[in-house]
Amino acid sequence: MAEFSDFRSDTVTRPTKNMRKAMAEAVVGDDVLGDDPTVNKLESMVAKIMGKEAALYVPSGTMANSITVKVWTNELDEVIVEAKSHIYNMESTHMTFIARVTPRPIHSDRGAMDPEEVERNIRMPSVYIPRTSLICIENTHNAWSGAVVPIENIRAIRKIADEHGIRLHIDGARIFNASHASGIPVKEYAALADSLMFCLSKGLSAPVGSVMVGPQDFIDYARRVRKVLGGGMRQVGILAAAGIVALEEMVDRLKEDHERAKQLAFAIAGLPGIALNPEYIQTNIIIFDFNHPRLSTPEFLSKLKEEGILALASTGPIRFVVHKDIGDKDIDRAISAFNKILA
Ligand code: TLP
Repeated sequence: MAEFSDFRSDTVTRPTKNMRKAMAEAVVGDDVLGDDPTVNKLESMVAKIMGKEAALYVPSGTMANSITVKVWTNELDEVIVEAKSHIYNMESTHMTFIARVTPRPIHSDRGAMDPEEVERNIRMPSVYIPRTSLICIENTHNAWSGAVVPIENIRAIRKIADEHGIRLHIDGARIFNASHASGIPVKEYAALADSLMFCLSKGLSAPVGSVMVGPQDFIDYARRVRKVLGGGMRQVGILAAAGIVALEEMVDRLKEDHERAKQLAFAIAGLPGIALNPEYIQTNIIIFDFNHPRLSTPEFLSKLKEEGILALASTGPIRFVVHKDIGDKDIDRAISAFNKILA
């Protein structure tokens, strides 16, 4: 077992052996000139999987979301976002800094915004008021403990977006997790959105990269914005090769992560100080409030670390993320550590 069982994020995964082999052998070219066959293969593969016209490989999820907001909006516009979403809480500065638009956060039921509330927040422009031009949905929803946003909810919001001529973007950083948990193909989620992005470098274990999909003219403009933001990479087929392996070999095993996350959640839910309803755990993220009579959150995290367990608490609640580098032994180790410290 590794020195640490690292539950901080599914971004900590290392590339698999097959990924490293594919990277070593990748046929490459200058991707800024459109000449990298491996990147081209990844992009056409993703466009097909998602049922969209075109795809673009970008360095990160944040860049995918930044480009998307920039392409779908104009200055003085407003974007409806879910209040606990990544695009709002961790990235909203790109809205003001790059796209020069303002976010309008809306509360939700575990990531699902009330369609009527969304509609009430659509604003007609006036001399004082920005125009709403984009709605963003996050699926799975990271800060809502990896919750799957129900497809009927997305459908209802799509209908409202259509009625008002507004674009809909899905931050699907973990859309394959949503698909596995719900049994709904990723294509069906993508069909409801004008654009969608997902990350190859989270539960799918690729070292770098996200892919955005949408109509051809959206992707053509996105490619120009990517270059302006410094995201034009050259022989990047070396990295895209790992992304292809991720799609071919890693998607189907996300269910193992989900099962292990549920096992961990049920085992720790009743322990003193932990406020967690394990029934809510649908995918690979476990988030719980910690309120213990003797231990503060930093003290608890440092005791876990002494037991070889790493977790994060960047926004208050503690987060455990299960991924392919977490095996049954790591789950057992975590459960023993929780019991030793808290029981
Ligand atoms: N999430 C990271 C951290 O930034 C919190 C993580 O460890 O979970 N959308 C969603 C829903 C995300 O969870 C993330 C990253 C992003 C976008 C941004 O992706 P990157 O990190 O590739 O820029």
